Amino acid sequence: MSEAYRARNIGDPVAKQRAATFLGMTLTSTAALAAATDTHCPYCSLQCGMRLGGPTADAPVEVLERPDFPVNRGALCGKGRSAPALLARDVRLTGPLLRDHPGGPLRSAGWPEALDRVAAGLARVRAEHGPDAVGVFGGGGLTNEKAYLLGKFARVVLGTANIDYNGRFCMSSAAAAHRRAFGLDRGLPFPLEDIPHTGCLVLVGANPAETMPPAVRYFRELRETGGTLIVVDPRRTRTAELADLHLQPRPGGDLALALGLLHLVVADGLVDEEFVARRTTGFEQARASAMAHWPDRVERITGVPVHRLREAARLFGEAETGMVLTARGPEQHSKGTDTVGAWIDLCLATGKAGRPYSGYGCLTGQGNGQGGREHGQKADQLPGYRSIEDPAAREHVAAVWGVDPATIPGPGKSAYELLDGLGEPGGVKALLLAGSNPAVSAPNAGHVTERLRSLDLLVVADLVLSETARLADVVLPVTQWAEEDGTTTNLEGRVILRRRALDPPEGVRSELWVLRELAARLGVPEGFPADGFPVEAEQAFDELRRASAGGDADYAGISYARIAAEDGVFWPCPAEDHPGTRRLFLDRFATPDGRARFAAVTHRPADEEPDAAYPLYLTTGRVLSQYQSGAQTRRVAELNAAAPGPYVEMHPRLAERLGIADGEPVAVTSRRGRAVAPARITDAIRPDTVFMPFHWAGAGRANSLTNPALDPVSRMPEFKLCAVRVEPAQKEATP
Ligand SMILES: Nc1nc2c(c(=O)[nH]1)N[C@H]1C(S)=C(S)[C@@H](COP(=O)(O)OP(=O)(O)OC[C@H]3O[C@@H](n4cnc5c(=O)[nH]c(N)nc54)[C@H](O)[C@@H]3O)O[C@H]1N2
Ligand SMILES: Nc1nc2c(c(=O)[nH]1)N[C@H]1C(S)=C(S)[C@@H](COP(=O)(O)OP(=O)(O)OC[C@H]3O[C@@H](n4cnc5c(=O)[nH]c(N)nc54)[C@H](O)[C@@H]3O)O[C@H]1N2
Ligand code: SF4
Ligand SMILES: [Mo]
Repeated sequence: MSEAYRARNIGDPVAKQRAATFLGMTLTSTAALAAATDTHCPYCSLQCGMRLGGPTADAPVEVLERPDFPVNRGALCGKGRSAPALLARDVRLTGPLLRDHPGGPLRSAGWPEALDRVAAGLARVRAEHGPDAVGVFGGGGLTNEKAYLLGKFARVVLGTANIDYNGRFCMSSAAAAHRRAFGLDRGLPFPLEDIPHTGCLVLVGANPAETMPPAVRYFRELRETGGTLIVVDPRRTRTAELADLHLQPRPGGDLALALGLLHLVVADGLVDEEFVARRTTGFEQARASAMAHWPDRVERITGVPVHRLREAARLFGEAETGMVLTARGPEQHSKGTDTVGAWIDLCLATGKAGRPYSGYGCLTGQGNGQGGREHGQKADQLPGYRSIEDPAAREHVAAVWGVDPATIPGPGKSAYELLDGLGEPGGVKALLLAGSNPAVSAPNAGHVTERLRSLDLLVVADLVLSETARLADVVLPVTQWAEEDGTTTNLEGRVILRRRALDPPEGVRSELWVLRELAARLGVPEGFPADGFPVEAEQAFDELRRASAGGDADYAGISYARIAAEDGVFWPCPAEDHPGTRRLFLDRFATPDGRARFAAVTHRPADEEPDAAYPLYLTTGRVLSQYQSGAQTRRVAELNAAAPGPYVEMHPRLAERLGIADGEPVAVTSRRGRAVAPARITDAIRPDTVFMPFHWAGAGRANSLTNPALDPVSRMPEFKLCAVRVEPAQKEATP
């Protein structure tokens, strides 16, 4: 790793390239083209700036460097670099597909036939079973414009309460904890550029070296300028290798760990009493709870030795400024909301929030993980991050939409609950799905696939024939990324603009056009404006601005022109002459009394802990060269070459005990299912834990195993922990 540091420090181009390759990045060519389009990557929440030129022999556009965009300054990971591969006709959908009868094959169809079929099917289910029997499932990769109009379509045209999205599987626990503590939920309360200026940064269950490689620069700069980096992960990841201190708890140990650190901070007199008194409420209860989590007890629960706990507490507690950033590691648990709450408590007690270069933040995940949750795809929310149960919010949004507030449905089911109930009495019977591939990515995916099959009508809008699209009755091919305009909101709360660089293939339509066509066929309420489903993204955005005005996520002052001129605009931005809000909470928190609220939580076990029958922890996550369910990246040759298939990561001691050799196929079994993949033996993981990436379908599908136990507040499933049995596949005990 030191080589990567040296490379950055000394600027040696060969070492620099080697370091970049290590992190999976490609430094793109600087050659700029006259007709180049400045835009952003289609994948993760960093939303790296890139320039599209071309075409080339292999793809209709070429990715070029866009060094002036501040977040990534030209650096891209291999996924962003290779994104044009998905524009090619041979990997993507180029026209609608229809299934004439259940179990029959998908055949090509024209748009009128496909749209008529969808509208007739949705209308029939609505007439027979009521509007809530029609469901919508969206995605955090959809642009703000798509997400906004999908939410509007569900509430106004379908009249259903049942719309939710894959972001429920992503940042929902952090979002819930954010709101509970600060009264507002934005991934990071500060721009990434602040990271190198903090004194001590704790990264909890985040592996940005694989999940956001260009962001690693900020952590590296932090250390170069004398700051301390602590990483908490059951695996010694590439990110952990960058750290001054790596704590390696058992999966699910983070809640106890944070409480243990708070205990030590209190015991060592490192509480910032002045800050606590002036800017927070509820400390006494949090202190009492932390006192019950003394170091020996925390060591027993987490497996982290007391001396390491002390070291971490001292480093963080004594630092002048500090940040805690969580990602999916501590969040994707049935106690995810409380866990994030405990880490926020640690920040509050030590005065590391609401001040420059300090605070708690969540690294959001999908390209529009932030914006996707703000504008109405979530079951309980209306645009502008408004509550669907708040009468004033309903009135405001109804006025923008031109409908009666009473016609807007109430909150619907959360993502897993919606999927779990598909086809059941009282459940959703017809589902419109856009921007997700739950047949691979949902917990307990075998069961979810069976539920998807039981639907009267499944409609999937996608770019490719994903595993979920294969189950559909109607597949609608929609435009992607370089073929359309649209905004996304990155992990910093920075609203950025993707620009159309080329025309889509003839049979492909924009999602906005599809929604308008379906609305026309299904009918809209009387008095509904004729332009209520605009097909121009900028027009949709202007309506979104009005719908969000006055809400938490206020976009009223943001325009396409401003975004282009300003490297993005941070929300809240209530007026065109407002500069946008790069840093939140410096004067007050967004709670009614302006004070942050301690969570006062206590440790509890996971829904399913290892036992005699299933003695090991399984945790799951990501690898550098695949993205999510793999629907996109498994279609890109160079990414497949780098990450060809699933595997089961395990410690050499465990492998020896089980008689498993490196590369040998192993069977992993949980109470819900079984998966088979080759062993990858490494001492970077705890001996009581195995790890599987979740990017693949078929026999190696990690989500055949995962536990859909939900967090009571966020409704997040327990992706990061379930109990399993592991054995060589050949010698597997027959059940
Ligand atoms: N290459 C790539 N990049 C991506 C994505 C992708 O699929 N591929 N997806 C994007 C999206 S949507 C997201 S949400 C982000 C996710 O980004 P990350 O959260 O960084 O990714 P994960 O690999 O899911 O989890 C991070 C780490 O959590 C650790 N972990 C597992 N269980 C626990 C636990 O109980 N406690 C702690 N402390 N750690 C634990 C894992 O070992 C893993 O190293 O990445 C985004 N970027
Ligand atoms: N075991 C385990 N499971 C997990 C996780 C984990 O850590 N472990 N992480 C969870 C997390 S954080 C997430 S975010 C989910 C993600 O999992 P998914 O929700 O399955 O996300 P993707 O694989 O990105 O699927 C997006 C789909 O939408 C398509 N698409 C892309 N852009 C558009 C568009 O503009 N319009 C339309 N209509 N379609 C589009 C893509 O081609 C792809 O088929 O997985 C969750 N599942
Ligand atoms: S880090 Fe994320 S946004 Fe940047 S190039 Fe890679 S996938 Fe794209
Ligand atoms: Mo995510």
